[in-house]
Amino acid sequence: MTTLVYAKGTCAIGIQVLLEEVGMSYDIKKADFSKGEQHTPEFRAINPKGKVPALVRDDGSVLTEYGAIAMWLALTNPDKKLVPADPEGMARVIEALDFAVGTLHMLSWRMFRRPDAYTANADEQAQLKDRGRDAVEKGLAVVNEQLEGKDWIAGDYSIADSALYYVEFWVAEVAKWPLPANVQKHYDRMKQRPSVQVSRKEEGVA
Ligand SMILES: N[C@@H](CCC(=O)N[C@@H](CS)C(=O)NCC(=O)O)C(=O)O
Repeated sequence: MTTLVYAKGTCAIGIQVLLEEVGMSYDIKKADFSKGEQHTPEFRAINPKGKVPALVRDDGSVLTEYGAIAMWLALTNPDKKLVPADPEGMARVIEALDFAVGTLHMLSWRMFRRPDAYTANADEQAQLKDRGRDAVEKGLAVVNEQLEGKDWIAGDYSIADSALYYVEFWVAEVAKWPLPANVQKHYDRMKQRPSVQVSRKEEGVA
């Protein structure tokens, strides 16, 4: 059985969405980050990086990193068409996925959400939070333009939409900042998908 190593309110929600999309049966192994469970020897034995998502596959091997897990799920379930087969289409999906994970999440949101990871100084943390919010908003403004007249971020629905979704989730449900109009429409569209409804139930949000 495939196991998704998960923590509430994290980017692992996007991988649950994809597991639902491909129709794979899976278990969820939850780590409570408020108790620092990502630092326990048991967790580190699964993922030495101390992060979620991690996917423990049928053969016991562990795959980490959002993009790698998402791409593996897409490529092993080609009938679900979660990545295009043509080079241009696939490159565009990776471009959008990487912007969501690398820039919106890791560079921008993390600066807002985890300023303590960068400095212990309270004034500097306040500055980082401001800069993080600014970076998230600038990034979403770019996404907003890319979504003009489009339902999905890179061609047809793809793994990139799942990554954008978890960032939207944080902005809308955690920070409670307004999303730009096209991004809000994308978020609403995602919420219509049964896969996302399963994830939202898991997260306890409507
Ligand atoms: N580059 C990793 C990032 C994963 C990541 O940062 N996960 C966060 C949750 S969204 C985490 O596990 N944080 C735990 C910690 O920093 O202690 C990926 O794409 O999967």
